Amino acid sequence: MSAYKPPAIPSSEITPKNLFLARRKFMQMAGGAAAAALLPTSLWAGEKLSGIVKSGYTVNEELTPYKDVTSYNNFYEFGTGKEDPAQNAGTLKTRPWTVTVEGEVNKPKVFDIEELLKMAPLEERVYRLRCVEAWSMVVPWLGFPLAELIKRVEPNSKAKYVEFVSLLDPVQMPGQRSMVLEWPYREGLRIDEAMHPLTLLTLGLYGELLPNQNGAPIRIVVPWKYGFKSAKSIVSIRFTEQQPISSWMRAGPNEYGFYSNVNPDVDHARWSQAKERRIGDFLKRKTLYFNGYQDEVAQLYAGMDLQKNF
Ligand SMILES: Nc1nc2c(c(=O)[nH]1)N[C@H]1C(S)=C(S)[C@@H](COP(=O)(O)O)O[C@H]1N2
Ligand SMILES: [Mo]
Repeated sequence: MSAYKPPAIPSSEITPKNLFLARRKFMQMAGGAAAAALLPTSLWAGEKLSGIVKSGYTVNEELTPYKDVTSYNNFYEFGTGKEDPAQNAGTLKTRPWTVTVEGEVNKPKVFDIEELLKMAPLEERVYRLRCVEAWSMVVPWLGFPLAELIKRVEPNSKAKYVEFVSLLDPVQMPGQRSMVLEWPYREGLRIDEAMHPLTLLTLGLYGELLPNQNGAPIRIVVPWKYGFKSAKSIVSIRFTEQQPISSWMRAGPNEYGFYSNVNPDVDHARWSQAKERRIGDFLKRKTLYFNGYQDEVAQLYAGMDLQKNF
């Protein structure tokens, strides 16, 4: 290990230790200069992160600690246990990485991850993440609206839905050697949901690039839907006329619908969705309609029967 002498900085600017160590590890792995060049922000502890804008789309709730956000995960490509992804996702190679954007668009394009990192100002948005398993977290994500990317490819009039496809590679992703889900992981949104300003193309959390277990190098976060809608490690975004069939719909059509809006009134086939446990809390709390984003998103579903379209 190289000797690192921390600069003299006011304590208010010191990054939490785990965050600092994670950054240092990244710098060592990627090679300092090269890594610094590809990042929009400075990575050294205590240096101000530049270029990250605080977003108004932020909930004012206590953050789930970094440790929990990065060690209690669902990422079945790396195992079905909550601690499996943190332990196993080291085999995921996140550089080089491209995202193919194709289908019903005028300008299909393969985007390099470096280009995506610079496409739009990175915003920090504190969102709730509500898993269908009735636990939740509050995470400071870094990203920009997916709409920014969508505008660049110009969807045509047949583009009614958007499908997200995660990486398929059983060598890097040992969980894909068992058929717990149909691989690659697939999810979908209606195009107006995908264009909604809350839908975040996400590249980081807690001021750093996404840890592998959280879906590096790029994922989406759709805060008013159950966590499984927020596909990780995306390699392809496809615009379609037909509603895509997600991996979870294939696994259990009566348990996982296309819409998957957080809805305390619609139980999962095997358990209630009325309450949730915030990671770190002992007592459960009431689950909010659309995970608390009702004012922003309810109009997307005006006139729809959300018991039927669950
Ligand atoms: N590719 C892929 N994306 C995925 C999953 C997965 O297994 N594979 N799990 C989903 C589920 S069920 C949840 S709750 C969230 C968890 O995100 P987090 O680990 O960053 O909290 O990721 C979602 N995205
Ligand atoms: Mo989930």
